[in-house]
Amino acid sequence: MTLDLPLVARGKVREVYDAGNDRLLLVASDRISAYDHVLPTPVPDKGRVLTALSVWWFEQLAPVLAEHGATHHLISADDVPAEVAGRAMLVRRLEMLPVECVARGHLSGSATQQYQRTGAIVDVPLPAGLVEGSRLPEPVFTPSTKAEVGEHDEAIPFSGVVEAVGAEQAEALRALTLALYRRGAEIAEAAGIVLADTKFEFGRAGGGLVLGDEVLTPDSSRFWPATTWSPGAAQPSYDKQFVRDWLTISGWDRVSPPPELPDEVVAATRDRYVKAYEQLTGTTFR
Ligand code: PZK
Repeated sequence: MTLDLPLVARGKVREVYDAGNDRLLLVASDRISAYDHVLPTPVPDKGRVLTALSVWWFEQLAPVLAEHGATHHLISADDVPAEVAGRAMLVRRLEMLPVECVARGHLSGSATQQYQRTGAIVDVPLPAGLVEGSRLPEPVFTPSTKAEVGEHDEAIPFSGVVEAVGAEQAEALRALTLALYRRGAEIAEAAGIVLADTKFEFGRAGGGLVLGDEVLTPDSSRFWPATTWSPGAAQPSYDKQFVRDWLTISGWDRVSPPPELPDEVVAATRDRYVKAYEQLTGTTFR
C-alpha cells in the first residue's frame, strides 16, 4: 500500500496523512499490538472493523456533542482513496489539545493499581472496597498526558488539564468527556457490552471543541462482555484475549520480537472484532 500523500503521524497500528485543504486522512491498518509490541501477524479486517465502528459511534454521539456546542472531525469515510477503502476516514484538521480525556465507569488496569496504593485515581477519591472490574458509583474523568513515542500515558490531576488548556476549556472537556462516556456506556449496555473505560482526544477548529481521533473502539476502550463480567478478577478482554493467552503459553518473554500468531488465533481474533461490531451496531459487518 503506498498512498501518495504526505505522512503527518504514524502510530503503532495506524497512520495520518495530509489530504490537503485542512483535511487529514486517518488510515487504520490490520496490525495488532499486545503487551506493548506490534505483532508480526496482521488480523484481517481489523482496520475496516475499527473504522466502521468509529464512524458508527460518531453518528451515535453527534447529539451529545451538539448539546455541548461541539462537533466531531469526521467528514467522510466514503470519499477516500481506493487503496484504503473501508479503513480510512477523511477528517477536519484540528489543533489537537495536549491531553488525553479518559472516562472510567469501572475500575481496571493502571487505575486499579493506583487505587490500591492511594484510594484514589490521582486527585479523584473513590470509596473503599473496590476491586479490579468494580463498577464505580459515578463515571470519573481521569485525564492523562500524551506520551512520547514508546512511553506510556501518565495520569494527571484536573489541575494539570487547567494548566494545559485553561480553566474554562478544562471544565468543558470534563463535562463533554463524561457525557460522551455515559451515552456510549448506555448504548453498549443495551447491546450486552460493558464499556469499562475509554479515551477521547479533542481538538479545536472554527472556535469550538471538536471530537477527534477514533472513538469507542477496542483500541481506545475496554469492552467486556456483560455475560462474563464479574468484579474481583481480571476481566477477559473482548478482542485480544486469545492473542494474550496464546502469547503467554507460547513462552514469549515480552521483550524479544514477538512470534507469528497461529492461524486459529488470528481467525478467532478477527471473529471477536466482527462480533463486537455486529453486537454493538445490530448490523452485519461487510
Ligand atoms: C492527529 N493524531 C494522533 C497519531 C494516528 C493518530 N483531526 C486531527 N487534526 C489534527 N491532528 C490530528 C487529528 C486527528 N485525529 C491525531 N495525530 C494527529 C495519531 C498517530 C497515528 F492515526
